[in-house]
This record gives sequence, C-alpha cells and structure tokens, in this order.
Amino acid sequence: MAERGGEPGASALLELAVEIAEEAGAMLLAKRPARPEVLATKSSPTDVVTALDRAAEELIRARVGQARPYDAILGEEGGDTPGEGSVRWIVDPIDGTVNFLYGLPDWAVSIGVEVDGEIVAGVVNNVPRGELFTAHRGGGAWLAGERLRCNTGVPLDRALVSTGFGYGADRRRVQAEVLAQVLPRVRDIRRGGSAAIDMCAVAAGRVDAYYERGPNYWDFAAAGLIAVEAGARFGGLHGKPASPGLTMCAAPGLFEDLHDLLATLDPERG
Ligand code: LIP
Repeated sequence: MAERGGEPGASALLELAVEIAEEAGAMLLAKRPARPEVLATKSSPTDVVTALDRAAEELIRARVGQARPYDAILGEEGGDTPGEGSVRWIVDPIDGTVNFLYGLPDWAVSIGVEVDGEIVAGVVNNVPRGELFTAHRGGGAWLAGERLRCNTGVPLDRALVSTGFGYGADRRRVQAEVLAQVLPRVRDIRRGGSAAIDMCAVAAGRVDAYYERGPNYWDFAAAGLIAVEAGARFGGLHGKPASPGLTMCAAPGLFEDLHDLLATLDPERG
C-alpha cells in the first residue's frame, strides 16, 4: 500500500530494495550478451554506458514506482526524479560497468534508500558472484545470513587497502602519485573496479580499508551503510562526509591512520 510520504520502516524499505535488486540482477544475468555494446560514453571515452545499464535502471525505476509511486529517485543514468514525502531511492544499476563490459566477475546492482536525507537501508547485489550484501540502520550488515564485521586492530603497515581510479588522464596522474606514496606504507593494494563492492569487502573483512577520489553518491550510498553497520568508519577528509572529493572506510583506528596519510598527499588536487 503506497502512502504519500508516510514514515516507512527501514526493514520494510530494505525488503523492497532487495526484491528489486534481485530482479534487476536476474535480468542483467539473463540478458548480458557475450560482448555488451557500448551505447555511449560520459566523462571520457573510457567512461562507458551499455544498453543494460539503462535497462536495469528503467526496471528499478518501474518497480519503485509501482510499489511507492510518491518516492523520489536519484539514478546514475536517469538523474534526479523528485517525489513527495521523505523517501528517496539512490540507484546505481551497474556499479563496475567496465567489469560488466569485459565479463569480469565484480559488478553490482546498488540500491540505497534515504529517509529525510539519511540512508536507512542498502543492498549491493554482486550478481556474478551471487553475493547479496544488505543493511538497514541499526540492524547490522549481512551476507548470506551471516552478520558482517570489519577487521579491527590492523595497523596501517599491515592493511590490505582497496582503491580505484577515475576516467580522466589528469586525475589518474594525481591518483598514481598518491598511490605511489600509499603503496610502500601498507600491506598491499587491491583495485576491484566497483566502489560498492570494495566497501562491502571492508564490511566482510576481505580488505581492511578503502579510499577513492571520484565515486558518486550512487556508488557509495548503499555500501557506505553496509560498511558502517559492519563496524567501519565511513567518510571523507577532515571530518567531511564521503563525497566524490574523497570517500574512505575502515575500522576506527585504521581509518584515522589512513586518513592522516592521505591528508598529507592532498588527493583532492587532481
Ligand atoms: C566505478 C566505481 C569505481 C571506480 C570506477 C567506476 P561505475 O563506477 O564504482 O570505484 O574506480 O572507475 O567509476 O562507473 O562502474 O558505475
């Protein structure tokens, strides 16, 4: 029953988000051709959009509209659609689009749900691996019925750190300069190609920390909640919230150590 902006419960919103993310994932898996066609590019010739990015977002928008017609939606492909009331859906139909294009096994349908501007529910559906990460505020982070906890007590020089890179040459040059200073200070680096999956990896203890300059709100809306509900800190530099300026997450302690290193490197200059 759709109420006009009524205060829905976070777990009910999560249930709907999971249902929709699973349907979108199943469609993508069924319809992905051997070599998806690039339909368009965005910020650079390597920042690609496929027909299935758009089709998945259209499916998600349609399902949200059927279930909750008064809600707002912000999607990577379709932009910001205003609604009435307190709920807004934050959608990345395929996070890790280049991985999807090449057939690499880390791309995800990411859906976060805001109430009054705060993310209260999130699902990251890593479709090729069949891994559905979920969280609702205060309800913990979950994968396959197991509660997720991030790694704690990891010093910076023993930390496995994931990161990513933008699509523009100038920004990538600066990101390489920052990486050159980070790499000798940590255990090792991983570059998976999906911010949402990288942050779920922090939540699951598969990496110890994540940082990146560039991810958009739809890349981190759901996964940031999942990381926080798994005990991680999530934010940007100098107390700022996560943003395309810089997004990072790690357990308390390691978050501050990594933050203090990054702060000396001015990662937002590029
Ligand atoms: C991706 C991000 C990833 C970043 C990639 C790309 P997309 O989002 O999730 O962290 O390193 O360059 O931006 O474009 O696949 O939705």
